[in-house]
Amino acid sequence: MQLSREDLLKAYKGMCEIREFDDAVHYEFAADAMPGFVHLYVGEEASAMGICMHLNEKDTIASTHRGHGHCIAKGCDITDMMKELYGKKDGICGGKGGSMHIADLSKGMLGANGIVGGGPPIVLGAALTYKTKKTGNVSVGFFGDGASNQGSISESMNMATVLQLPAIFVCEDNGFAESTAKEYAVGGSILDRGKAFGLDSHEVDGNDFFAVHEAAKHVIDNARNGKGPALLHIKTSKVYGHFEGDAISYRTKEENEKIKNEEDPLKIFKKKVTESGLLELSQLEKLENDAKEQVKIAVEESKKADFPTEKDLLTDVYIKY
Ligand SMILES: Cc1ncc(C[n+]2csc(CCOP(=O)(O)OP(=O)(O)O)c2C)c(N)n1
Repeated sequence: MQLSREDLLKAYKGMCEIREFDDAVHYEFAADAMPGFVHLYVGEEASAMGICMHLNEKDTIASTHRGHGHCIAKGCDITDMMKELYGKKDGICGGKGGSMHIADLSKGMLGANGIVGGGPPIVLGAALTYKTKKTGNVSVGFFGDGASNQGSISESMNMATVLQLPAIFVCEDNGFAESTAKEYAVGGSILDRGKAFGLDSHEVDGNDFFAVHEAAKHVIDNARNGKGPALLHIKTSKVYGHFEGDAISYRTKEENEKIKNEEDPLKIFKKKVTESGLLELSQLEKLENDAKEQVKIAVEESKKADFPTEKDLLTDVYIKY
């Protein structure tokens, strides 16, 4: 599928914002300027953007513990997200969620999740609503290769097929669950697991935005049109460790360099669109600089912002309908 110039610029803008956001979190966290616990998405940007570009505001996603990229791709405000990571009152969840529980229902971002394999069951509920009310929406649940071994994933895939729900399952396979290699812990094939449960299942090169975008279009269009659920098994790599502070002792220096130099989805995108004459280098560099500036402002504003007060502890405890 040929993407318009506007779409190509949107894709690169989003990927740059995700990259800059998580690069900034990497440095802020190392400088002890940020509280909590963070998992970064650098290296996996093509997955979030390639998928979320097909979603509208009423479609929903459920994320993982590595969720900043999903949030940005789904349209969450970058400054409000950064404030959330700093635990500030004006953060996207009032500073009470932090990185691993960040959510913005107004954007269809149902939440990051500290429970590995926790997103897909939530997606089932959303997708059942869409089917029952015939809204034409879809819901996307992200999970990792480690999470693929959780019962919640198998149960969700099975139920999605049984109920023929507009649910898309996206396994972002970066080869490791914490320090455990997929080869050691995942039996058989993740793709075949999807097929076994009756899902339209595809393996996708997650370093190639165009491959993700095309596969996602196919399964999302089908789900919207009542053709049922699907699985995308996205092969990707993460640049940083499992969590910030991880010494990455389970990968060699050469492997780390290869990920940065040869598997970087932004570099691959940039090479493709400039060599084919689809976009000018200067257009891409402008987006890179804009994202840098935007994230710099987000960090500055977050540092200046107020923390929640003691009184705020007593709000948002119980949901009100
Ligand atoms: C139910 C549950 N079990 C274990 C953990 C601890 N844990 C946090 S992240 C993680 C690894 C997840 O790996 P994967 O699903 O491949 O995602 P990745 O971190 O590679 O993106 C584990 C085991 C958890 N948070 N929840």
